[in-house]
Amino acid sequence: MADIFSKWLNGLERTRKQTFGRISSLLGTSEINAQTWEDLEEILIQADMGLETTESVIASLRKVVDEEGLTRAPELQQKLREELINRLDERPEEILPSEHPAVVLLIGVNGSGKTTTAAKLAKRFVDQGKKVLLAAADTYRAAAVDQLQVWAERLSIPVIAGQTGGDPGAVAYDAVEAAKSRGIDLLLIDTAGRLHTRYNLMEELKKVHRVTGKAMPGAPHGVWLVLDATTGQNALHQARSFNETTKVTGVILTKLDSSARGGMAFAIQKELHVPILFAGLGEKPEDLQPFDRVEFVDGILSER
Ligand SMILES: Nc1nc2c(ncn2[C@@H]2O[C@H](COP(=O)(O)OP(=O)(O)O)[C@@H](O)[C@H]2O)c(=O)[nH]1
Ligand SMILES: [Mg+2]
Repeated sequence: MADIFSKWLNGLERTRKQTFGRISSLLGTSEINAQTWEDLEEILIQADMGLETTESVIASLRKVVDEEGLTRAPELQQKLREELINRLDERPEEILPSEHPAVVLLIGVNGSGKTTTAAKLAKRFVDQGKKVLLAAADTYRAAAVDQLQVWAERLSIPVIAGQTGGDPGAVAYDAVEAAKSRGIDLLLIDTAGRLHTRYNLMEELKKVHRVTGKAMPGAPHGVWLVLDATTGQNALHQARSFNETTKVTGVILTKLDSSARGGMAFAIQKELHVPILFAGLGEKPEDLQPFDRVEFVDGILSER
């Protein structure tokens, strides 16, 4: 669909113009030589792909070029496109866990976009005919609960919220119970992103995770890590520590539209080995799009 394609193209403009776009001029005409490899490597690193991922991409490309006896840079560009697409998991056909209710925790640091993403996801699935319930388990900041409630009201989606300063575990427990008794298809639990210390935050998350499983064995069925694409390699460190705390099952990359660092997607993928489920390409609800690895790679490499 033309409008979806332009959404990706527009959303990825910064990453394309500031980094990856330079690849097409590099590989537009010349023969492949030592300088080509050096320049390509430099661009990929500047694109926030990370040293390790960049080196591994370059190594596989060198192998392909060698094996197929390629000499022209435009041929290398085609191989790069394939390599980048293959490095990203294909989004699963069915994004939602099959359980009823499907219980999904949204985790990530403060400001990464969890609360707005919860609302956007809720809207998307309601529009698809699902019964959705939101839970505000970020009880530390009154504003966080208010923010989710405002969104929920605007979208006419029910929300379970506790008292400010209350127990996030209790909110999660009540929300799962409510989801079961109300015949909810999807329960999205918004969690805190900042506590006094990172240790506290991680312990709190473990607790919410555990309590959710007490209310419904097997829950949560999804743990979706929300990462701000403007933070580049920092997101990689976040991904690591969250994944050690609660096994992440999917990633949501927000603010790609404000970022020149879209290359971080490849580093995140390499680190976590789970699919990127959604991409934030703007602030509007419809700007949260199911991740599409081909649209993504073409969006960052396109010459337009
Ligand atoms: N441009 C842009 N802004 C976003 C996107 N996703 C979230 N935001 C903004 O990021 C800010 C923080 O979001 P919020 O949901 O409150 O983050 P939280 O602290 O993780 O709950 C808000 O101003 C959002 O509008 C996106 O994909 N693109
Ligand atoms: Mg929030």
